[in-house]
Amino acid sequence: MTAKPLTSKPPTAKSPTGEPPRRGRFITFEGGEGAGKSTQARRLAEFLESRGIHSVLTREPGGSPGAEIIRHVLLSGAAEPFGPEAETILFGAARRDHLTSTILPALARGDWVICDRFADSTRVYQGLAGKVDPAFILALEQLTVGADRPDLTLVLDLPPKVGLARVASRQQGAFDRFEREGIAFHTKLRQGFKALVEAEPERCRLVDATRDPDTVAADIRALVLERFDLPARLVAS
Ligand code: Z5A
Repeated sequence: MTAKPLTSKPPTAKSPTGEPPRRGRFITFEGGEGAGKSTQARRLAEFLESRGIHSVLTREPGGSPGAEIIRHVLLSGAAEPFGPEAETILFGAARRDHLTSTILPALARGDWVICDRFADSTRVYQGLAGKVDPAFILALEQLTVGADRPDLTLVLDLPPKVGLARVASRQQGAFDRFEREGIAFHTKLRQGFKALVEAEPERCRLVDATRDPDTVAADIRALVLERFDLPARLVAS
């Protein structure tokens, strides 16, 4: 599908991986368990498609064949015995493969990329809540992501108990490596994501995820409109 011309100027930063400058937009969803990231990422991608903006919907860990293998290793808990630094490196390795195989080629084509979790999850899950040294996390992020950061990050916020209850009511099988963590861990995650929005207000927006899915989706469309200066006719529902 061909993207309609947009009014905003494309970013010009050259990727350290040698990829051409990106022409598409890179939007990430972040937040705790059950916040509605997958639901809202899918809805935004469908909405953009319906307005003629081709988008690639993807996720982390995963999003490329190699990174999906690492996802299985991480979420099964198989890497946990090697310690939090080793898990962090695996998240970084998966991200690098995802970026070079999926995200950067899509952006170079002019597609928009909508990604369910990205590097902020490593900062918050492994860094703040997992106690890996922030300097280690940032050095790894520099190596694996560099300048290829999201243009907009939507942080879906809700009390951990509400999110975990949503996940529990959906769950068919066993909880994964991170869902098994206690409420104190999930409370730290919420604080970490809020702190991220305060620290990077240009890139990040906080979204109240306690509301019904339609209201949250409308809010997100408005934020995308504002951030990228899209013509209102494109975003009106
Ligand atoms: N992780 C990490 O530690 N470090 C990293 O760098 C990265 C990830 C990238 C990936 O798990 C795990 O990896 C994750 C962090 C860690 N921790 N865990 N577990 P995942 O990809 O399997 O799951 P997730 O990212 O945590 O997403 P989730 O638990 O599936 O939740 P969600 O995507 O935010 O929510 P959802 O699937 O859209 O909705 C959950 C349920 O709530 C579902 O039944 C919906 O129908 C319902 N829902 C959604 N929105 C609403 C509203 N507004 N009201 C009511 N009900 C709703």
